[in-house]
Amino acid sequence: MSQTIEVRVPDLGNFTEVGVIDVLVKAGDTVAIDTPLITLETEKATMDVPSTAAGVIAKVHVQKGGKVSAGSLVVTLLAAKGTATPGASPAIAPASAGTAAAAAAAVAPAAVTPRSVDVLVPDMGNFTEVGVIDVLVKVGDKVEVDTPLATLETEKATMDVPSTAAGTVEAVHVQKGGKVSAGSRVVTLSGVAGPAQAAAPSTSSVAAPATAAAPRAAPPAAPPPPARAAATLPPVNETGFGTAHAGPSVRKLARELGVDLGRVKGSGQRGRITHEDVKAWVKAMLSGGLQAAGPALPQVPRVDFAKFGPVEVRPLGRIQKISGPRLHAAWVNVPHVTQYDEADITALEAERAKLKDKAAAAGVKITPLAFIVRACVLALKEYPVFNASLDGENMVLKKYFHVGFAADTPNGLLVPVIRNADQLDLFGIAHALGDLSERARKGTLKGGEMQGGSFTISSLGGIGGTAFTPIINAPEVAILGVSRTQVKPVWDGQEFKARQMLPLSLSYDHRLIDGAMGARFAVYLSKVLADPDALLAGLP
Ligand code: CAO
Repeated sequence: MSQTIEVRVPDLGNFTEVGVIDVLVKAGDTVAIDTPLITLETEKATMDVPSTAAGVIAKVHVQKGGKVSAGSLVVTLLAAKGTATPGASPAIAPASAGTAAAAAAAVAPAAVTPRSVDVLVPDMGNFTEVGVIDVLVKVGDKVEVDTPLATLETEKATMDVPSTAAGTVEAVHVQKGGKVSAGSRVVTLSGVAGPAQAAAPSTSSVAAPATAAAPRAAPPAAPPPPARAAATLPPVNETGFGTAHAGPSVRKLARELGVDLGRVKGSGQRGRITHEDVKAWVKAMLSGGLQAAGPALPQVPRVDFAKFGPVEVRPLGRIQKISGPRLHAAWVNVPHVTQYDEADITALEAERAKLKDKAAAAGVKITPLAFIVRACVLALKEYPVFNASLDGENMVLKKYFHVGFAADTPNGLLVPVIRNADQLDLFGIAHALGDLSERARKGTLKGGEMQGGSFTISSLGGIGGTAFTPIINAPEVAILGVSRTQVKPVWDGQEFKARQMLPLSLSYDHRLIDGAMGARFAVYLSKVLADPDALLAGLP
């Protein structure tokens, strides 16, 4: 028959009512000796409570967010025969005296010298030559009792060494990447008012037993409770706050700032999250840079395509590198709706043909796009919300009509802007289209010529296609996609007639524009394009 084993919280030194930040097992789980069961966090350290026996968890007695003290019941488990820790009582597994407490980065006594105090690394149980993964103060810093001075990391836990006195850092004796053992000097403080907290009674620089360590009545019954090794943590962004790889002071900072550590990417060794990482994350969030803060979206899996056949890897071009994130931002931030319509441009095409020689004499080429730009300006005047932007809880209505157009260039997609398109006649627009697209292709556009657009047109009419979904050039709120004109039979009430139909694909931001408005804009635009007189206005 299986033996019932109770696993309890080991001696935590001076700590009581310690927070449970994670429960790592559930009833029915099979655990081995040393399998971490729960994670505790004191002000000074984060540590796991390991199982003292192998078996199957019958019941978990603690919950995340709860508090425990030494001796609190963690789990009851049905031990596999003969697997209980040697020396463990059948009913109550002995707490490993002073071990979790050692990980709790006990407050080391300081050796007092006249007017200055050395703060030493406290007793760390069985650990020696522990890595310094962060030095949190520099010479000249003012510190209080308990200000974290350095972060240490054993294989099992990350812990801060707190100051034992208030004063000014006169010298820092440790460096990032170095190793320390109990008794190593961390800093020398000057201007210390009185004897340091729990100061050693002599000027000896050797640390006396750590004040927060358990009074060791008996030698530990088992090796120090292994905190979960940082190296075995899952990648940072897949973890929650409790399991994020970060020291106590970083956790404290994160909690104060309301940062979910599970979303912060650590830049330290093995992905450890530093103070700077937390601050950088907050800055990125404040400036709206979700991407800098780490992707909140599920990731597309990376595939080693070479496993399936020959491949060639080419770096992205400069323009792709710039436009890609902007397109992505627009796609994920703006709820797009695309309204499709067709404009009968038979009359427009007839007028365009008539204008051909006149346009050539004026040194311009008139394509359907010039008419479309003019028509869009009229539609924008009729429906100003399409010429607006969202700004928090406000809508910014632009009184200017700067129309951008997507230009396909050898280097990638560019969007030059025709400024004050409402003030140009058809030839003026045709000239702007020709000039800007030629310079876009040559790569000689100035930065300012691609800024300030209030509405964009993407014309694929010269290439083909029947419809597509253009991505809004945010923070604009609408974009018109144009596909290739097709001659179609259209019923006029009495007979089918061959008409030249221009496909329109209008994407709009549904936060600002509702479906009815989207359809009205498209219908209006079609009407203007079908009756081109207004578009010819101003021509000689
Ligand atoms: N239907 C039928 N023919 C059309 C047409 C349409 N809707 N639009 C243009 N055409 C014709 C033009 O009349 C021209 O014909 P001719 O050579 O016989 O005179 C031909 O197609 C080529 O036109 P164009 O592309 O040189 O000129 P444009 O004014 O239509 O467009 C520009 C200019 C810069 C917008 C275009 O060259 C371009 O780069 N388009 C691609 C835009 C793009 O990439 N959009 C996708 C962005 S999202 O990835």
